[in-house]
Amino acid sequence: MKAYWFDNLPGDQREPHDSGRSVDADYLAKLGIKAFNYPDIEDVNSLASSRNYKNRDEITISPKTMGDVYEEKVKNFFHEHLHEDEEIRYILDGGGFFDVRSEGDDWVRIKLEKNDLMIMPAGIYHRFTTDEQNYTKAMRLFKEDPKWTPLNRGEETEKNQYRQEYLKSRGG
Ligand code: KMT
Ligand code: NI
Repeated sequence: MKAYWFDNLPGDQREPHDSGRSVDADYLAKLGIKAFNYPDIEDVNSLASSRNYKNRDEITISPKTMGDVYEEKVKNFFHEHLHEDEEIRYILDGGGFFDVRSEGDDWVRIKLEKNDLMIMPAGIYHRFTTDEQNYTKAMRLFKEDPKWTPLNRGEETEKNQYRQEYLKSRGG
């Protein structure tokens, strides 16, 4: 895992967009984000059971597995959204970028590679993209039934209860 300020320059979303200014784990923690590197799946299993995560699935995001809809999927994942639950992702192979909004509403880019696990709190605005390898194999962890509802940023999400609670918990 590596985190840095997104450069906001034009170019394909899958390019690194690294401004050269890094972001440390303390700052990520302030945003409510935790990241781990777990080469041993048993560590993932323990984390899942300690947080009451009962279900999981695997997704492979690549032109090979998705065919013609790959480019469209990649664009969709990149729409800024939030969830009403925390989001846990574990990278099984390949890599990708999660961009998360900072306190000042700038983008922090988090580069995830194989064996990286990230926990994002409910209510944080974020987006995802594959990188230039065009290959992300990830495990998605769910507490109950596999559900993944992205709420795209807009007037509604600003008022959303989970958004409000997120802001409160961050002291803002
Ligand atoms: C999300 O919430 O944007 C995703 O789950 C992206 C796909 S999983 C790497
Ligand atoms: Ni999401």
